[in-house]
Amino acid sequence: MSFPKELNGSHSYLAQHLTPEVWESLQGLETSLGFKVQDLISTGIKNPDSSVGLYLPDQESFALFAPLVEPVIVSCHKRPIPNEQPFDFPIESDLQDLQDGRILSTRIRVARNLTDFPLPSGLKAFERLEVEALVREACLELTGELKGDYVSVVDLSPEAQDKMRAEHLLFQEPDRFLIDGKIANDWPQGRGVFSNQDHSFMVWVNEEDHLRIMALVDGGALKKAARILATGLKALDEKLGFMKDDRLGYLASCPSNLGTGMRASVHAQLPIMAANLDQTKKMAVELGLQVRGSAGEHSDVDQATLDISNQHRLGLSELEILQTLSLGIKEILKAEEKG
Ligand code: ADP
Ligand code: CIR
Repeated sequence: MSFPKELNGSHSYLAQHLTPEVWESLQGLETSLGFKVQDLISTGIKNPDSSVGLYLPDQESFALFAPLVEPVIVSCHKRPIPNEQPFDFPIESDLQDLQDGRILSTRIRVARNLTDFPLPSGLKAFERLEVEALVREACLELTGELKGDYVSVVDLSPEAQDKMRAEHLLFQEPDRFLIDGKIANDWPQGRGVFSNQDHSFMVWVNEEDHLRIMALVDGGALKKAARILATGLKALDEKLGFMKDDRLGYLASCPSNLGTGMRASVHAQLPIMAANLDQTKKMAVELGLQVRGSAGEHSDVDQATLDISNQHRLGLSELEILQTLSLGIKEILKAEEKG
């Protein structure tokens, strides 16, 4: 195959690192499951406005296509790949809650994938259903405050889906990046959500990763969110086992989600920071944070509600991420007060 011309003019990390030499070096390579470099890059080829531009279809792709994948990982995380990804996520921590009336809610999610399957862009329909069944069974065995129910998206009416989305309990319909990367194949089959009674613990199944495991709590209850997530994560890891690498940490579809796979965010109502969004985004980056819109990735800011989360997931531990969020949010609240 000839070098993909579609990337001319694209600013994605894919376009930046897929030089003709790298392209040439990857020709003829195929993972044991039959994935080629074309399978990784279809999303970025069809969407030149991608920020990243590739999804990994299986575990082997990380090493086999390393001349492309590793520079993309470094660009995503803006730091070298560590020799060893650190982990530190105790159930009881000395994290402080973020006590401020302007913080509406706190969410911490991690991306996880099962070891014995291809990643979502490489799943066949029957494998996706197997992943759903395994995750559903493991979640339904959870006890105590994590005990809950599982619902498949195919069993939810469009109205019920909309309501759950508005309450941040369900992932969005697939976007063109997921569709062109084949992650959305057979949508909505094999997708679903496990939730405990008060929705403080949830598992999203077969969206961008096999599992997105999360805690969602009111206000700035960071310590509680961390405790709930660490407890659920430990229980599910023991039951399911997750794809992991010494250097890259937990493996995920998108290179931006490697390492801890963690995005810890608050929704904060900050009219002044929202009115000066470009400046706020710059300040956030300096604090190791990122600003998203009120409905998540690629969404707009609604009613001055900012989604502020950690920027880095690789090369630092979970606790370090949560401490960075905590310190950074305090600075952003101070800036809001100063006006
Ligand atoms: P992800 O966090 O999984 O990378 P998104 O950015 O699309 O993906 O966010 C998923 C959903 O979680 C969206 O509905 C978003 O508004 C919601 N969300 C994120 N942070 C919070 C928060 N602190 N409180 C409530 N909902 C949140
Ligand atoms: C892109 O490359 O723009 C999309 N695949 C989104 C990248 C951000 N990562 C993500 O949502 N996990």
